[in-house]
Amino acid sequence: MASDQNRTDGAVKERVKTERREPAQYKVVLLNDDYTTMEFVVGVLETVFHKSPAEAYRVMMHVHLHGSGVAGVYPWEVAETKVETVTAMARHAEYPLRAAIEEA
Ligand code: TYC
Repeated sequence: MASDQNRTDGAVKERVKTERREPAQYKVVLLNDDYTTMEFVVGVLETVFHKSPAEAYRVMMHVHLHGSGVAGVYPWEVAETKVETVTAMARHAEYPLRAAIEEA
């Protein structure tokens, strides 16, 4: 039983923390509006969220039909940066497209 690996030679082994929590994840959600073009939203999903053209089109249509949709799931700081990037691209192109963060 006392293999070399498990022998501690008298050293005290203590587990300080037993809880194992996954790093928190957040959804970046795109919101529908009447003015942003479908083409622009597909482009955002491809470039910012690394979706394939088919997946980008599918997510865009989901947002268009249902009001919102998940573009991706990330740790907090990455999610924040994605929202900032989407907002900057949309303002530059003069579209009202908005993105929000939700707990995953
Ligand atoms: N509803 C827009 C249109 O008909 C398309 C659109 C889709 C806009 C998704 C925003 O997040 C969005 N041109």
